[in-house]
Amino acid sequence: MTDVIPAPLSAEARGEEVFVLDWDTGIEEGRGAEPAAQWLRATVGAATGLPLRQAAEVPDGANRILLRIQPPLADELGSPEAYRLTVDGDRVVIDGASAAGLFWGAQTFRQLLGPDAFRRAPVTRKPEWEVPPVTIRDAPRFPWRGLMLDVSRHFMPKDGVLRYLDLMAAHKLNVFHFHLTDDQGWRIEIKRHPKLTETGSWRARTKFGHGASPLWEEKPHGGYYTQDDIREIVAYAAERHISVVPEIDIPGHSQAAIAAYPELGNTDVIDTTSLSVWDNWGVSLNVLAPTDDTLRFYEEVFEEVLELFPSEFIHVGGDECAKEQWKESPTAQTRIRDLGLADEDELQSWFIRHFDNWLTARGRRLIGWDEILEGGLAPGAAVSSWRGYQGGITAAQAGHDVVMCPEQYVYLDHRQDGGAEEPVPIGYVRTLEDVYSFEPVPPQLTPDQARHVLGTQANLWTEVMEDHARVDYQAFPRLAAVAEVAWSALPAPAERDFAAFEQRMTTHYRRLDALGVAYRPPTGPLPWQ
Ligand code: TNX
Repeated sequence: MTDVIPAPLSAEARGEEVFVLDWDTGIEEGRGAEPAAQWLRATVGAATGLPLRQAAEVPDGANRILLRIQPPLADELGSPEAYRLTVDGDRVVIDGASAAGLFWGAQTFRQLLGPDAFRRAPVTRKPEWEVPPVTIRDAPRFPWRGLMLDVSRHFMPKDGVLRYLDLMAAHKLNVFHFHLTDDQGWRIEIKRHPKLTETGSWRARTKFGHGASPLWEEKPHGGYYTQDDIREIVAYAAERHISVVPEIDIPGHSQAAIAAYPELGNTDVIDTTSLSVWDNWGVSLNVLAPTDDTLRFYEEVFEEVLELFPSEFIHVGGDECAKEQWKESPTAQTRIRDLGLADEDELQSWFIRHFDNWLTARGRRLIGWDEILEGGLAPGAAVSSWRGYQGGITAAQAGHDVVMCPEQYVYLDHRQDGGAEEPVPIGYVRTLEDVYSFEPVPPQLTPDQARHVLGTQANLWTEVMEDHARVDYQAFPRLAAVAEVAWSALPAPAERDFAAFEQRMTTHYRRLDALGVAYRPPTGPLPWQ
């Protein structure tokens, strides 16, 4: 009965009288509810042009929006992020189990006001905004509802990142996995090792182009976030109840770092001083040398990272570490022998375990891509399961926490349709319906093991996304489906009503229009996309 996306737990019609938001409507906020009131004034206030004053300042008899924190709702609805929204003729009440729950309730309220409530300034002098009477009870299915954004392959300037945090919040997504380093670029300032950004944050030419044959563009590409930029991003996210999980990818996907500091590479195998930041896609063979000096260097990097990011989890990558150089490197082979390891997989595991211990000692938790299972999973580690479900299943069965993000469903760099006009050259097709049919908890897990599935996230790799219009195109509308999979209590895939979701999406496209999102239209790409 509502068009709210992601779908709430329940929505019941209530009474006859509609609530009318107008010039006199006041906001009354209980203790701890001030930020939600501020958010409503900044967004709904800007879109409607209405002042939304403190309730004490509005005329007697004016209607009002009541914002309250009601902790018992957490037990009642099963999550600290729960909220209840009731709309009557004379008042709207948003009760949140916590400040986060209240914020999600405020997001739902904005959706009920209609698509124009998503604009940044009023388009009409509309004096009255109607909201139909309703009771919505709502709580997320999973505590981890994420988006991973790769800012290494293509840098996204800070404003674009802040915009994505707003888009995440509008979809009740709460974990921003920030893929900050890779072969193709290092994007975070590290004071102790300035060349990481001086050298590592740009590349001389870049692969570009869409359709069947990507072109080389002889154009430098680059950029990075200063530590103050990062602080701003983290604070902006926190205001939206989003935690930022930084990823520093080790020991593979590290060519940008090696280009900046050649001693980090396998100097006994190749002349690493000749390396530059990688300008191709795919997986570079240039990986970190498994030496004590490399470990110290990255400890220094992580020290600065921990100061900037308060998140419980720190992502250390661990994916696609090419082992060729370690096989040839006398240093690596000596390490394997001295540590009594079986092979290069165990050497990678040794690397990851080192940082698992190091992070645990500092009160944080390590998370890595599912390759960190190879050669033995570090004791405290959590796993982002991307190569299908199996890594996640194995980890959850062994009692490790898991974020299920298999490429078969939630890789938003993959094309959205098989048609020739689809602008992205990546072969795999993941349609909106495919994404909507994703079930994060596989049937192999017992209920106890299933509790280790923290949730899911969309992964947005940006090899072929050189600007924010392209990122929008790949992200939307599929990110809305991921949000519904992560938040809503959907039935098993076979019973999911995709047609009903598409129907609700017709309203959601108008919200995205108002937000200025360059999504892929349901009829297929526009000629200029
Ligand atoms: C695999 S998923 C990668 C990324 C690529 C992506 C392209 C993962 C952990 N590694 O480095 O960008 O495929 O789809």
